[in-house]
Amino acid sequence: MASFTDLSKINVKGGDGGAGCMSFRREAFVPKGGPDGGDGGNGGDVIVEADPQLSSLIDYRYKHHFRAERGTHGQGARRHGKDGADLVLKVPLGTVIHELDPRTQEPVYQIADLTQPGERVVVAPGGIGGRGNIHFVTSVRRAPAFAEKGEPAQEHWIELEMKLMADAALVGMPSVGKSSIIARISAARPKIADYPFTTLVPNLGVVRTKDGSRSFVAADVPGLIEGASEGRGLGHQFLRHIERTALILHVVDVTGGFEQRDPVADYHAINAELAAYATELAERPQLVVANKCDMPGCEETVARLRQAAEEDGRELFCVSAVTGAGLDDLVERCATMVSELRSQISATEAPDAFNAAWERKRQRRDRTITVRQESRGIWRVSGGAIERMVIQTDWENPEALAYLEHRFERIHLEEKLLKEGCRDGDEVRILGFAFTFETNHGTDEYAELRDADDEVVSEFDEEG
Ligand SMILES: Nc1nc2c(ncn2[C@@H]2O[C@H](COP(=O)(O)OP(=O)(O)OP(=O)(O)O)[C@@H](O)[C@H]2O)c(=O)[nH]1
Ligand SMILES: [Mg+2]
Repeated sequence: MASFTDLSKINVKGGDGGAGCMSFRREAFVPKGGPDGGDGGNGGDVIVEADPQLSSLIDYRYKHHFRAERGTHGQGARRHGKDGADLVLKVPLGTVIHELDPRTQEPVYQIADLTQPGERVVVAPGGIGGRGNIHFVTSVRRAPAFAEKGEPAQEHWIELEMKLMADAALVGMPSVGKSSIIARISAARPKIADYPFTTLVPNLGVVRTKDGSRSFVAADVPGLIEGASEGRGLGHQFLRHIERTALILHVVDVTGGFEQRDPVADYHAINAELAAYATELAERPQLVVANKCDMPGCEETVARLRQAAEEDGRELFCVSAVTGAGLDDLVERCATMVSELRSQISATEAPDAFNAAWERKRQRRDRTITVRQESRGIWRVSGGAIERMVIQTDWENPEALAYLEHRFERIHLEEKLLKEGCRDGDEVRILGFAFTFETNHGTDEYAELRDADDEVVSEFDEEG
């Protein structure tokens, strides 16, 4: 059997922005016309989309790098470059996306939890196209001989994790009859056998009430044993799936099974494992399902189990997966609880808030500028947005450099450097570029660009 692939780490990068064009109109008998360089196209975004047709993350098992298309460069005669196409990565419903720390590959931030069909999140925005030289005209500079390069796209490592989307999970020791129950109450046809760990991956089934009016999704989960929360048995990776089911159906074998275990001790052992894995799991609504009640001589055990369940404030249902006894009542009660729990969840869940929150956090981090002394007289400036500004500049072109200087002023880079102790004549490094720090700047010949440049300026926080 193919192993259960439900976790993938992938690298995503948007398309780079195309370069703006530096060009001047050419007309017969006019030696040099006005600037007419078009803008570069924007790069495409990498988007993750929930597709109800998919049931695994197998597509991301062998391929790990995903790039959206780049924007093409602007051209003369005000022709803008073409935007790059977005790259849409389809994932199953119930996929949770985390941003990973690029060094440790540990999850640092939850980007989204895709629970609705067609729900999307941009995981790597494309770069913005560079502006053509028409944008840099001012009253003093009628023929700007520079354009902006395209913005390099952002790149991230993300983790895709598929979590089961079941309303109720059947949990319990191996061989207690979890798969037998789901087979009896739904159309699922899992393997059933009298040896432990028959079920290796969860089975999902849609369960309907007898009158057909209500339904919910149930999953049976591979058997848990003592130590499951520490990785014993198969249970650990499946405990993760239970995290998102609203209701736990705790199945106990009242016969004690072949090993003649004490069913009440089993009940406590499983609850201890759930609590050890996550305290919320122990507090999750739980129904206790006493299975195999068709077997003779289990009345006393059922009575003790009922008492243990009631002490924990839980209802107990006596059932038999073989005869079907008690299962209709259990299904009715589950349907009622699931619909109550669903209405509570939908009230607290706001999928869009995930995206907006990540976007804000990412932008804030991107705009943050750090200044660090590398050695005496040498300063390192870093930060996503400022580094992109530098990459977007043609360092061979003095006009482009003057414009970069203007952008630095707008984000108060000089003040930040002075505050850290940088002095005239020191070297300031950004990525692989370096310049000499000088505080005396003359007139701001690009002041008139400010209006055009406002969107760039407002990207930066005024940090004290
Ligand atoms: N007498 C009786 N036997 C049952 C009942 N339910 C299940 N069994 C038997 O118990 C054994 C285990 O059943 P499964 O449904 O495979 O148990 P499970 O909990 O899914 O087991 P794992 O997948 O290994 O964790 C099988 O031999 C079933 O026929 C029941 O209500 N009464
Ligand atoms: Mg099973």
